[in-house]
Amino acid sequence: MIEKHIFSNQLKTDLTVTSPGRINIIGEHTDYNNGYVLPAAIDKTITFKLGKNGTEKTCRVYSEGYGDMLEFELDSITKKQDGWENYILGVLHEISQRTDKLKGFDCTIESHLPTGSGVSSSAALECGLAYGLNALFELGLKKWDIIKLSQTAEHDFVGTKCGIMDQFASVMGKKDHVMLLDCMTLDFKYIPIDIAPYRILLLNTNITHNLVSSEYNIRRRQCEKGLGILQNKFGDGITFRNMTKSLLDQCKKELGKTIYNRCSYVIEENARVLKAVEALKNKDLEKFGQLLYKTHEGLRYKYQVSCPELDFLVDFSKDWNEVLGARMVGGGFGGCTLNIVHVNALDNFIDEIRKAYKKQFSLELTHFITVPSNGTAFL
Ligand code: GAF
Repeated sequence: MIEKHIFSNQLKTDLTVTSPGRINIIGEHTDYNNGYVLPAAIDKTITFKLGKNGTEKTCRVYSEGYGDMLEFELDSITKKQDGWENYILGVLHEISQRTDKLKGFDCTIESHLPTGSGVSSSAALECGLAYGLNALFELGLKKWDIIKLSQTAEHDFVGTKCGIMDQFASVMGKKDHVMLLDCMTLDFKYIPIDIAPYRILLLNTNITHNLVSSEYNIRRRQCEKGLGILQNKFGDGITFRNMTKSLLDQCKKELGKTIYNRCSYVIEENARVLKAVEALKNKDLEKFGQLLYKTHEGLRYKYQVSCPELDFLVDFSKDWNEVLGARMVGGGFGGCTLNIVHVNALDNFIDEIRKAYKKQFSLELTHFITVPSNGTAFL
């Protein structure tokens, strides 16, 4: 692998792809537990300009954000120590496993998504690249192939044993809709979301703890262990979806306190997703908001993936009648909270919470208001 400094304006462009980040309304850490999730793509994206460069295997990828130019040969792709390049290299590796149609290409990446903020810039990066190369070289990949190969790329090259939600949301997003995905069967349906006069506000703590990936993988292993114990006792048919609290309680001792809490959270969160869908359908926004608060509580105390900065923002919001609900989004340990805020109170709320956050942590709070948007597409 060689990194060279070539002028980015020399790179070829034949097509442009835009690939969104995602929010998750509810259903956190349930995807890799074969549960339900309710994500949406957002109106913040990464743009890819892609072109064939006429070579057999030379690839040049320029990231405008990092100001980095990466040049390498398709037949010598290896994982780097860390960094954004692994998302790219992982996707190329996965595509090369499936087809030999991929040839040398140029790519310029421009990101409008904050990284490490729980809105999945990683899935946007993986899926946007795969989507663009699929069209450029007529690889014949279907949307689900793109979703799955991007997930595998993240497992093998980045090392996060993520679920399927982020890649799914980035590719399949639909304007003004959330998606109820059953991560066991991969069946999904689009659900219209109309929360007017409320808005979806993302508050960014601007901290990313470097434990995200390692703790994430630990949570996944704990749940697998818990499920194994439960299946041993009640049979292979037991899942986190048909498990009741009383069955779980029968295994309290074998599970131990930590794993018991992890399992308990997953069971409750699956049920909350379905309740939230009902609440949205009935336009019961008060109930919808309360479910978000409950999810945060579960993530904070039982699943233990929150952090003081996220908790502070959620707690602060509880004193505002104009905020229906708030919770951390994504893997946790930093990133954003998602808040359902009345349009008339937005400016005031943002102003007050920003000041309070700065006072408490000496950190800048940034924000954006978002709407469910379309998935990866050509520009
Ligand atoms: C990260 C992962 F990539 C997702 O698969 C999901 O597990 C999420 O954390 C937590 O719900 O974004």
